[in-house]
Amino acid sequence: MSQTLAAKIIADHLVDGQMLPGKEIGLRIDQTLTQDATGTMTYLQFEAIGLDRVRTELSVSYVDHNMLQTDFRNADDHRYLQTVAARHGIVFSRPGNGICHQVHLERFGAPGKTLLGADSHTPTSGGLGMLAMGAGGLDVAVAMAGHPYYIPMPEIVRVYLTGSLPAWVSAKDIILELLRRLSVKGGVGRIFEYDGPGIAGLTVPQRATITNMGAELGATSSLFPSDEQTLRYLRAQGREQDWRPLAADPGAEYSQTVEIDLSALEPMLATPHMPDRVVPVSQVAGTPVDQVCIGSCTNSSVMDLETVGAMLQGKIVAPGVSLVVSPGSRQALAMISRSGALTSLIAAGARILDAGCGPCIGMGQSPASGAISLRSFNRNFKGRSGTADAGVFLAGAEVCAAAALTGVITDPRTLGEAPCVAMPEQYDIDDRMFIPPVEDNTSIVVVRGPNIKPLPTRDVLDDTQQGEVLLVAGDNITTDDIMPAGSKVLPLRSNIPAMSEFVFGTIDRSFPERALAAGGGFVIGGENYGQGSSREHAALVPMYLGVKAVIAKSFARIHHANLANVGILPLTLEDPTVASRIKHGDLLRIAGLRHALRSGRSLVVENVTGGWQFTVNADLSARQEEVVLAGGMLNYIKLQTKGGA
Ligand code: MIC
Ligand code: SF4
Repeated sequence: MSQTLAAKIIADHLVDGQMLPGKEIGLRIDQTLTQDATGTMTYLQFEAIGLDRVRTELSVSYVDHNMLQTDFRNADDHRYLQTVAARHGIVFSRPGNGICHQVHLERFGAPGKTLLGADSHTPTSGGLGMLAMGAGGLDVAVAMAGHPYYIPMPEIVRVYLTGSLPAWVSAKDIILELLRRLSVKGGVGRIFEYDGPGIAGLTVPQRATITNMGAELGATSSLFPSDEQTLRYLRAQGREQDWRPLAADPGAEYSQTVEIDLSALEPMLATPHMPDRVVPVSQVAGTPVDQVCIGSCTNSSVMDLETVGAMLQGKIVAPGVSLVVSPGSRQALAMISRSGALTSLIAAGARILDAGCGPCIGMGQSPASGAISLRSFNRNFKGRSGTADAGVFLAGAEVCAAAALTGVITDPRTLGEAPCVAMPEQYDIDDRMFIPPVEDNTSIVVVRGPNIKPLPTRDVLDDTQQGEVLLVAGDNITTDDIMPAGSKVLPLRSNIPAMSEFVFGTIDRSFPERALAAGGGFVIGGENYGQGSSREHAALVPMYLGVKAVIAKSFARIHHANLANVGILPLTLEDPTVASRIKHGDLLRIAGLRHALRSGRSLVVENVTGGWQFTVNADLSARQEEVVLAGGMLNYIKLQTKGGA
């Protein structure tokens, strides 16, 4: 039977289940990655599993998010990460080496392999024909221990590209066009497989911009075939041996086909505060801009930075604009330094940050009050920049550089001829900022600073769950809404009690205090609850505060799994219209939990205050039901190891 490319990689790695859309499958994971913001928790969980060494082909620990080091805490975390990596056979990528996704694409991603990363933009490596997925840290810890990674078998969507990109139109515009058409929930439960005559002209760095931002569609993954372009890139990275040709079979069947004519695209941008609020740049041209940020795992490759360097050469940034550039990797920074593009950027007035996530995760460079910030990034959720009333627009590097020069949103097509930047035929290869695992790891001592607090856990779930409604939230609640990031909160990622003071900070500051006083309770959400980042802290911290269940109209995939992994019931309303009848403070009760879950029945929730009932579904696999009933994945694994359940 003709197979899609995604189905081939899945079939190659299938260890459990059947490949029927929506049914749970277990996949063998070849490679894992973590970053420092999710990594400390992931490795604490890996340590709790109790293995000496990771059981993957390759596991890499990156440091790219918490780089401000305003006090000892981030630095302590880096030391913990470095020592725990050495102790357990993990490659350590030192701070300064770059953003996990960019660096992984450059140095490790390989066609046909599976990659699981504790970060939602892990599908970036799908640009190389790899099945790369984001997950919560606990799922990554479990995969490092050699266990399969479980997901519902996704539907596979074909994105058929024809034509070629006109001048000044970039890869970012392709994914923005998809977001415009399909929205931030258009990819839930799906893999996007790119295909068609239009892909031949797209280099791997351009493809990676597209697969990276498939995360904003809510997709499980996005991938390109492995073809001549893939070979060119791997060869230029000195990794030709990792190449193998891979593509879908002719006549493979997809659940849907989306066609995009590249020749008909124009420069686009996403307006505040969602990545799917996409309009043509020409529609908002002339809007004054206060800040321009170029970088992030979406648009910080050598090609992006060379393009910006060429556009800025001999010019100066507009007086009202602060331009910040954060290179994606040490390789990219070294190469633009050698080519002279870095000098052009500095001379034009750009402020250069170290190779890392930086402003993308609100680690510095917060815009002024009410400011407009145009960024080559992938997320523009309200408040994520660190300034609650700033308006963040998202666009490709060309559109960003154009605004940096003119001071207003500018269609780059009005600037004359586009710079012609080719992908390097040879990248600078210098892997000395990776620390490889050592053979004899027994004497390595893992160093834990005072900010690393023990993992919170939950007891086996009671058969009756009762509590008050602590919060009623709307549609598309992001994990940034649930557990904000930024320079105040990120240093606390290994200290759940301290972090808990910030839960739902952008929606309702009184949440943590009320949750503790009430002894926990329920959260009510709308559609696509928990979209955005993979951060399991958005589940762990509510669990610490006693949240028993989140009842929503629908969930984002990674967050749904994270909730179950920490022992919070993710429950979907059978009739979404009842959401409006559930009020803040209502007392809810669910009885007979075990029996209902195990017999595959819907759960009945009694609204004790209102005197009425409604039905919810757990939408969990049999394995996940046991995980949640056990009070979370760590308890479940321990119970399994003891042979009980
Ligand atoms: C993000 O872009 O939101 C992050 C920060 O990279 C997160 C991970 C995290 O919260 O640590 C992600 O995308 O998963
Ligand atoms: Fe880092 Fe931003 Fe990419 Fe997340 S989206 S990994 S914060 S650069």
